[in-house]
Amino acid sequence: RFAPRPEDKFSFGLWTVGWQGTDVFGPASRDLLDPVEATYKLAELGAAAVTFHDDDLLPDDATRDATLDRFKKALADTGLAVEMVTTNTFSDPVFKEGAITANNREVRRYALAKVLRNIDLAAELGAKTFVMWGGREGAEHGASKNVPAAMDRFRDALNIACGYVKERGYDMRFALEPKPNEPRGDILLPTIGHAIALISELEHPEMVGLNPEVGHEEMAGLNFAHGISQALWHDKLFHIDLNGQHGPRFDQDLRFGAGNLRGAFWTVDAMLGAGTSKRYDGYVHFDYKPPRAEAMDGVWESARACMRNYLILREKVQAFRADPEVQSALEAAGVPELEQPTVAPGESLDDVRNATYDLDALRARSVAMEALDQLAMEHLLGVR
Ligand code: GLT
Ligand code: MN
Ligand code: MN
Ligand code: MN
Repeated sequence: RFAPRPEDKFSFGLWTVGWQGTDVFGPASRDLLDPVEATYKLAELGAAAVTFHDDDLLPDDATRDATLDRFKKALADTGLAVEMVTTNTFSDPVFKEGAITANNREVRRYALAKVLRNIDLAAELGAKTFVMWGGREGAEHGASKNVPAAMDRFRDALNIACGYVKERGYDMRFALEPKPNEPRGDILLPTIGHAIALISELEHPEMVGLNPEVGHEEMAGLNFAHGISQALWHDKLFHIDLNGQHGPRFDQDLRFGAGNLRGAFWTVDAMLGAGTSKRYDGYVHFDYKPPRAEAMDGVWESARACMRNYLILREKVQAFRADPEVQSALEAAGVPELEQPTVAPGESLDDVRNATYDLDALRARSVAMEALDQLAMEHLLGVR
């Protein structure tokens, strides 16, 4: 039970299990993990795909070709796919003040070149999603960043990247990953909503969507399930980063299910469509960090647990949605009624204006939402 299958489409960033535990207060606590070894191990645990930054797999040009050959052999041996590729435009101190939106134009041009080279690699490996997380795009100081100009540069870079993919004939879409802060004091495109708004200003908006991360929205105190539901409504949920977080504090990148467990339940529900037909059908991608205190046994245990927790929650969510008492509770809470337009076709605004409203009855009406929520709670606690 709860064993991952290929059709579950689980995927891991190589940087997740590969994180050595380096943090602001101390150096690495674990040895370097060979990304090719990690690929074999993730396949063994039941993943269907891997993802990576250029620098996770190919840190330098001298070893690039040899590593790429070994990596391709691992993919062939295991049947794993590379479903997404992303670019490291944040580690090198050259990007200390931004990459795509650095004040320095040379840095922006170097960042663009790094991204374009990585798009070619992504296409070569068959990745259909290209993530852009702008961790260094931001500021610590008020007047230091001209935000409208930064938005212009973001727009230009995305237009260039989309144009490049079209010109090359690649089958690839871009996914922006929002985050409110860390490593910058304030990051640009801090939330799902900000990123969706930028997309509407692009030349090829259909090629650009989102890669929201659970913890990043929760760091901003936002409801992740609502965020991805709105992204689905806009047809913009191109990819997802599942992990765990305990409310607004530093980016914890806990394994999926840890931290805000109730949030994780509603996240899986939202991915499955929350009772509607709009569901997420992409890879179930984990972006977490095995805690620094763990040795390698804990690293692999946490990777296994990400998938297991998703499968457990999926079963609970499906049981919740299939429960006849939940159906009645949804009715009692008036949930289906929201699907009816406020003004029906054929009605005039005078029908709305001239109607009589029994306000006292409306004020006193039952919403029955505690009962509905308690049913979810009991499914999650395993007593139903
Ligand atoms: C980095 C970040 C993640 C992003 C990665 C994609 S990089 O690890 O913390 O949230 O998804 O570039
Ligand atoms: Mn994170
Ligand atoms: Mn992420
Ligand atoms: Mn991360």
